Amino acid sequence: MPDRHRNFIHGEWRDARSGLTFPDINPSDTDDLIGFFPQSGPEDVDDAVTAAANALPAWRRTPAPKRAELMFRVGEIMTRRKEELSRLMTREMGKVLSEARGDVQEAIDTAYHIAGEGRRLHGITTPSELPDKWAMTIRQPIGVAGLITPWNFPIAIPTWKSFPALVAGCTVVLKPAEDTPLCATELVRVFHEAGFPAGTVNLVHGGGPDVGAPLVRHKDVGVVSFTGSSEVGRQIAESCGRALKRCSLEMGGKNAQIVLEDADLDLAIQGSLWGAFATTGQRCTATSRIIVQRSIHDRYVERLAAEAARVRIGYGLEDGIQMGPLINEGQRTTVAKYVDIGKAEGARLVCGGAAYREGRCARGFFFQPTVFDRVTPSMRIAREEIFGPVASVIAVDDLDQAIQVLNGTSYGLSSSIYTRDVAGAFRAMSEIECGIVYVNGPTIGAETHLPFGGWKDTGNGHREGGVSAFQAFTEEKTIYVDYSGRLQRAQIDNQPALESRP
Ligand code: UN1
Repeated sequence: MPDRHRNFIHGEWRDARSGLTFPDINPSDTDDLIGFFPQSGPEDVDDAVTAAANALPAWRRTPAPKRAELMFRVGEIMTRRKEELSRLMTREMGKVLSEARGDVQEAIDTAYHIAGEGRRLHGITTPSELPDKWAMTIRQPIGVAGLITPWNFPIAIPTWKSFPALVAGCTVVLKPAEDTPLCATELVRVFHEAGFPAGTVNLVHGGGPDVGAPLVRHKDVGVVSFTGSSEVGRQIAESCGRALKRCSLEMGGKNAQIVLEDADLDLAIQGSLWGAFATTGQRCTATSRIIVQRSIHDRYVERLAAEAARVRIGYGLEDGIQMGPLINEGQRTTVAKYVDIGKAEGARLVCGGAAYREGRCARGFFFQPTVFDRVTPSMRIAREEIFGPVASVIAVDDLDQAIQVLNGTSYGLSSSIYTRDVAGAFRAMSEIECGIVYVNGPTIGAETHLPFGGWKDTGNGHREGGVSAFQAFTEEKTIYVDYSGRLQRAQIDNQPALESRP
């Protein structure tokens, strides 16, 4: 009998008030029912936000280094449980085991980094223009943070949001993706074991309209952090905009890899394969366009197609498997639809392009690694996010044109250039309109202690990762301390500098 799981509110495991549940299935094998999770509604969101709001006064008064000590414990527990968490992630989400281990490691790295920041959380001190007066800034928690997270990094991304929020002194309500509720549940168990006080971390399962939207709108939620589609992000931004509520959005990408004729082509091919097909292309950072200099184009496409056709597809818990399934049938339909669009637009399908149903894979949502060639920048497959194992190759004459094509989409998350020319690499680093640029590395593989986020329609100016992560969850307070004992008026009691006095 599959397990029946619960929400986590005020330190207790609770069913949805409606009593309803939804199933969680293994995308590699739809006969494998993982469990049932509460199909919550606005009333459960209200309970969770109330618990978080009640826990807030004590938590924000807890010194940041003490809050951070609990986060160190989180890192230790996750290190201990890494293998078990990775395996359940592969079962629930489909990414191959080595990548699931990477996802959990990303969470561990985030835990230790953010825990360390608990002893920094720096503000600035700066001289006042007036004598006997100090000027400085501190960062303080905004309040209750509503976190809405996707299924593609089902442990890492919830940690990118919840760890800095908690160390900053916010309390959190997490609404994880419906496709990966077990990973979120296990993460919350880790918080619980680490000793986070009741109400500081709350978990509400369910859908976007039933749980996500009421969480965004709730008057006691002070900040929303969302990773997902640009379409939903826009709705969240509108709702938060009306309420003048902080929101941090991490949305789509149409990331490109530039390959110039002087590049190490073996390295570039490896980068294309890893960037386009790792996590079955279901990363915001996935390489979905490969912009290749015309002189090497034919050779490049031939090799890429040959290697792509060799990728071993299957259940990621089995040895030697390199690519797992798509997350659900809906995503597979979307990917297939884009293959049809590409063909109709006149692109040339050089490999893949269909569902993969060999043997036991017939029971999962598998899709072949797919490469399109003769893609032009105006085609939909070159502009719209597909979120699947589909790479579109675009031929260009030179670096200038490559950069122009790379910048020619509405998104701006990650990018990459392969070249041995230092000057060309620096030009690209300067002119690419993206939040992340890799030189001689693929578009995926961000490290947690550096800022992560995108320009243009990918985001709204916030960054996750690194110390930037705290900006989303804190307000800045400027403090002046005047110990002169007299009224000093800034700008008005304007003393000339010493040397210019008579
Ligand atoms: C995402 O795709 O949403 O850089 C996150 C990477 C990973 C994170 C991806 N470290 O590909």
